[in-house]
Amino acid sequence: MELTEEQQMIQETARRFAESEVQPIAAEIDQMGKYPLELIEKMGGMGFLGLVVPAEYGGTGTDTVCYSIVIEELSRVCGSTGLSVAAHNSLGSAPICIAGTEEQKSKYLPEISSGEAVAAFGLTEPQAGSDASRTQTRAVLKGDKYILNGTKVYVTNGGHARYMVMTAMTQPEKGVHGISAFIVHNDFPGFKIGTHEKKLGVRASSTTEIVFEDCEVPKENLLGNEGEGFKIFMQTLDGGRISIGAMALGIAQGAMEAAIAYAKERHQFGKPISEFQAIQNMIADMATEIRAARLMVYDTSRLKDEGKPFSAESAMCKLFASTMAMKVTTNALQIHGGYGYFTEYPVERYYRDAKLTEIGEGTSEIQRLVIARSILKD
Ligand code: COS
Repeated sequence: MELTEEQQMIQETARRFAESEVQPIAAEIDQMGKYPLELIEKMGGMGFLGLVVPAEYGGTGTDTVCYSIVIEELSRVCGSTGLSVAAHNSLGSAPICIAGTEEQKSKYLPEISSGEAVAAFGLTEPQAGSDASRTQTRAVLKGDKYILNGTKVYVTNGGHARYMVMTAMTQPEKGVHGISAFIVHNDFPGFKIGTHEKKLGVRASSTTEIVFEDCEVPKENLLGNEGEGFKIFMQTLDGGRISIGAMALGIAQGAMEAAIAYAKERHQFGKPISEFQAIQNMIADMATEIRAARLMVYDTSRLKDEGKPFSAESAMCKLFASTMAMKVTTNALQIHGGYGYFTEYPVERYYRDAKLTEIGEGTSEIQRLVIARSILKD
């Protein structure tokens, strides 16, 4: 798949930024578990935080291929940064682009696109993980405000988001059709940041609980109509899954490059280990599977841009790319031998970060469910 001139330009810009601004601090922010606020400001200036937003609302107005390329390039040097930017764009702003009124779009999207405000997405709850329809957070309309009670968990960007798009049950008797979506501000009365989670990987991203205790949300912050929340969130996840595929792709690319560099420099039995066929086979498989994942990620992005159905395809690209990333990072670590197990080399970080891509925005099992349902339906 040939990239257009614009896509190539964005690729070069994102790579330069990732190598000069992100790579030098990637190991340190991972070790400290520190969300890099200074990068957010810089990435706002680069347009990386408005990648899914039309230009009329302050976004870059670029296509999804460009968006995927940016996530890939950031993740190639730092999975945490790739994830934070992906969650901000395709989970935080996308639902407002999909279902927002003109007023909501004009009010929120410019601030979010410039990076002045970080955005997050709240779907998962302690009892509603893969079974996202079991939302227990309640929203009750009282006068001109909805009163929210409940807890969201695993909220990416949760510790820093000014705006969070989230779901709550407005009409429990209607089940999945009783779920509504809201835009909540972090300074609304009753909005609380709960536990900051400590994680295996993507440690420089922020993952928190968000607790709503009689949280007051103005009626006009309902996103879409009452009862449309689940659909809006599922549509949002269709897009988000492409970006997790792109993140997996970038992590795998970074890990392969690290393994190749190491294999050329490490001598055993009197020659570089890259000259041994056992190592060459691993590298050949990595390059092949990375290429296949890249084609899937870019092609699914293209389907989305052309307005064609892409729900099963985005599940496929996330499933394939994340499985590939786990395999590639495992073998990249293996090539490093004992050194790979220590934090001196970046490969153990790639290995830890890759695991998230098999879980976040729907586990591999859920992707298979989505794919199978699409293939087997009449
Ligand atoms: N786009 C638009 N609408 C969708 C949709 C999509 N991709 N997927 C489902 N819907 C609609 C369905 O059409 C259905 O509406 P109707 O009753 O009007 O036909 C409704 O939503 C319910 O769908 P379904 O019956 O398929 O819901 P299920 O509960 O069986 O399953 C899954 C939905 C499992 C696919 C969903 O819960 C899911 O994706 N779970 C994983 C959640 C996840 O990814 N969490 C990570 C959060 S990011 S931190």
